[in-house]
Amino acid sequence: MMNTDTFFGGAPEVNASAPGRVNLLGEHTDYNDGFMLPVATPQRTMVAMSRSGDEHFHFYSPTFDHTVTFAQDGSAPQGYGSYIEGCIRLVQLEGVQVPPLRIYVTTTLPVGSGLSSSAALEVATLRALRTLLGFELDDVKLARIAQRAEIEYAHVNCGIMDQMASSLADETNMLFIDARTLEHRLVPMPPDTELIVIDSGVARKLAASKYNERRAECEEASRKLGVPALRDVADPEAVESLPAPMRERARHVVRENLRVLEAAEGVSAERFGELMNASHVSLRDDYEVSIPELDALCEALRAQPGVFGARLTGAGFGGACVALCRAGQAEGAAAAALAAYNKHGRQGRILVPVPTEQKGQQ
Ligand code: NG1
Repeated sequence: MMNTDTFFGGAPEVNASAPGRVNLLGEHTDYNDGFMLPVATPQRTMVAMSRSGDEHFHFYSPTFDHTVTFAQDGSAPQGYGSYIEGCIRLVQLEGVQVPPLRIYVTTTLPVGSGLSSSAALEVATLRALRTLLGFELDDVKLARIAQRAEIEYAHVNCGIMDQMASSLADETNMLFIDARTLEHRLVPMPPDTELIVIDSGVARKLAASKYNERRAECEEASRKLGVPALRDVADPEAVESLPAPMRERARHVVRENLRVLEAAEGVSAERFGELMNASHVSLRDDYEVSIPELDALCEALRAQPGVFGARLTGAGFGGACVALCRAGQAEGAAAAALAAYNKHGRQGRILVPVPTEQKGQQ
């Protein structure tokens, strides 16, 4: 394992970082031009960067203990290097001269749990490039470039939520995002609450193919309804005339948008919890992206005193659940929910509140 001193032969020229995200409400709405309410995670990805002084790009990540080296006009192999290369190439397309670089990446984000470690890597890389090379790039444009890097270089056909959240959200407010206009504003969390996030321990194996299938079904639904995107359906009853499964997919998206709009106006913790529970039911029954483990984990969370509501977060098919909890009770509720969930031989783990033994790493 290489440290930064060995990798850079001294201190790096710049350091940057970016958080992951937990989406509290508004799932599978971003690619339907809709609304969402994520917050930033306490866990972050750190990118250290210097000019390499030779003809090659050199990336290193102790997480994978893996070095990626490629010539100035070459390309990185698939893996964490392709996200970084994507950011570099897209910045070049903006007209910025990028010299060969040495880049060292560390993260406290769990990879593959649905906290958007990829968006954090893209946003941290772009922040480091912006500081090192001194070009103008506002935080919304930065999120757009990060999303393009994910689509064109990591070949994940994602919406804009993760990159907007990583670029603009903070840990104590929710970030309301309109995926069509990219209008965004910070909205306070319901008073006297804190979050719990527990990873189900189930890797999101089917996520990519099912994700694309859902996107296609939503496009089909909006075509049939004669609207540019499901965001444009104001009356939830309008979807009921669609054939299955477009009806169910559209029902989820249209009602999920209404939940986000209500929550963004500022609601009590109790109401926010109800909206989260309704979101989970809709993702499970209408959007069909839950799995028994995520349902069981949400049940275990809801059974704890102080928990207002719980839902799966992210694309589904595995990954994590998020719960809203009365302030001061999250640690106890998370531990009790995890114990109940893991009783059946499952491998869940608490991500938020950050377990004490990991706090020093943040
Ligand atoms: P995650 O959970 O990070 O895979 C995915 C998409 C988002 C959004 C959510 C569902 C990626 C990288 N991101 O999130 O844009 O559509 O699903 O709300 O695929």
